[in-house]
Amino acid sequence: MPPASFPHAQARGVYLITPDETDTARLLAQVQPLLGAGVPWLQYRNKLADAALRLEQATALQGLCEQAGVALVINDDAALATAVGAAGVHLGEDDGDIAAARALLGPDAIVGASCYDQLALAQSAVTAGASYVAFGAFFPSRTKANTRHADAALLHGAAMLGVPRVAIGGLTPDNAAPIIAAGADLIAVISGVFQAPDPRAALRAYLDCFQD
Ligand code: TZP
Ligand code: MG
Repeated sequence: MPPASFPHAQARGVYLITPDETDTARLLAQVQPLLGAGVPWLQYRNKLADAALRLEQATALQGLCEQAGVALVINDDAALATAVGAAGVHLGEDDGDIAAARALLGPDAIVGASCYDQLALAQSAVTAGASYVAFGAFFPSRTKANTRHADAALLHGAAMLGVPRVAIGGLTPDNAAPIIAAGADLIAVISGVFQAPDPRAALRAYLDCFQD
């Protein structure tokens, strides 16, 4: 578990994740207007990009995030996170070892773990050094088919882990409230923002879900 002084322990709100966009200028144009809206973390995720393009895009996003005070988290690749000076990495169960990523990135880095529908995975991830745990998919996702289905009760069960809980998968401003009420500290969103006719308005609608 990260130290008590860990800077990202209180993160709350919308965890924006990039869409699969291979045109870097277009990616930046989509992301940049959203970073000032109160998003604490941005995850760079691009399943279509090769290593060179991932380095180019992650480097550019790190520049935007630094200006906006947003923490950049790199999906799948701890080495890329180090290479661009990102705030952290997000790892699924086949993406490498949590403890190795923590050792590589240091005590203040964000190290997130996909835990799907399993509390046991979340427990072992936190023991290995994860600083947040992600569960999903809560709803059918337009971005990722064939996901496991997570139930809101998992979020409640994960409260005792003492790290932020991220919910992902098909979240919309209309279905997020019970997921937040069940204990999600952050809701991770791709299509609901990036495929919206007005992404900024869509993001505001998600952020409103966190108003008490
Ligand atoms: N893992 C589970 S669902 C998902 C990932 C990466 C995709 C989330 O995207 P969307 O468009 O917000 O459903
Ligand atoms: Mg992955």
